[in-house]
Amino acid sequence: MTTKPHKLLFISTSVGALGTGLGGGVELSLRNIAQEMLRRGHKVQIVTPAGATWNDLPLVEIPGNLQIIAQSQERTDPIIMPENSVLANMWEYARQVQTDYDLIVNFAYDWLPFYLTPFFCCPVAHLVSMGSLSDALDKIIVQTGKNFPGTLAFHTAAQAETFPTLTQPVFYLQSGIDVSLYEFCESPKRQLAWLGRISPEKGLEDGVRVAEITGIPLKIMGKIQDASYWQNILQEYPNAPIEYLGFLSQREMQKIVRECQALLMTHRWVEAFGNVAIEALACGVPVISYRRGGPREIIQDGKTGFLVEPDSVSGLVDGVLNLSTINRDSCRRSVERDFSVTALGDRAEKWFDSILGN
Ligand code: HBI
Repeated sequence: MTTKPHKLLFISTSVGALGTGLGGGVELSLRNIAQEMLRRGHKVQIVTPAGATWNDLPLVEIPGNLQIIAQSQERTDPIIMPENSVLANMWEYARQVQTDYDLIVNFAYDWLPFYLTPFFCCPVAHLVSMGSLSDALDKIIVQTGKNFPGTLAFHTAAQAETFPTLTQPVFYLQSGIDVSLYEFCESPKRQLAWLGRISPEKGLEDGVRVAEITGIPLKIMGKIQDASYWQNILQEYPNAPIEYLGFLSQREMQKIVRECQALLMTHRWVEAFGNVAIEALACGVPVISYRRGGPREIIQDGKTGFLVEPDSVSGLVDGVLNLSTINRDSCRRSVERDFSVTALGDRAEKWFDSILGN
């Protein structure tokens, strides 16, 4: 650890209790940064919507109604706050305890935490978890970055570029995982993997089409966030060799993924990072992804997978047919080098230290 211990209050995403999978990649980011800060001797308290399943980290569970997921709304939609909003309740809690902390870190992609920043006497840092989605949010994010320089962090430059008028400095945290939790597999079965929230912006139908065209079974894992979208895929591709395995724990998920020839990433939107990519690579599994957003800064084209023309299913199929040229060892080594929890912890600690001036 480089500095005196900090007292950190992490405020979770507002769309699901931690561990339910509704929070998507930000759950893993929050967990790994918290664990790494604790390991380095900092104090961490995590505020989450009630119903969290984690039992190995210090949690404060707050009741209330979840936010609508931002990616299901239109750019020009007004900011919506439900009655008895869990987001408002979490930030009321933060207001009450703020004098016990050196820094509050916001993980929610919502208007309120950014708007409240100047109302707090404790500094507030924001990990922006997605690319630009809403005019109202863009404005408050850019304004917060301007009024509080250095308090915004993104996962990647590709994600930050979707907010055109950002003022510097901004931090790029990328992401990181505990590589020891992912077991390397040298010789996979004849199957492909698809991981993530089952929601239109993730483009699962393209992965299903790859399975149909190549005849290689596709193992699908993740939370069904949009049930009608999932039903449409099943009706549209009744004969595709696919199997839905549910939302698995990190341990169960990597047992399946490690035995796959590749992970397909078929996202329609600018994926801020793509935690699923480093989870697969850690098992030695190459990633075949659209050249869009975060995966562009994770995958080394031709070395740890393939970066494909966005929305080109035939490009994905070509990647599958060229997998024999990828060395699965180099996939794992790329995560050990760039995306370990230690590397993430170094980036997060540097960000916190820069805000706290030490
Ligand atoms: N939507 N309104 C809202 N707030 C969030 O915190 C949020 C979200 N959608 C998705 C999301 N967080 C997480 O899945 C991120 O990891 C992307």
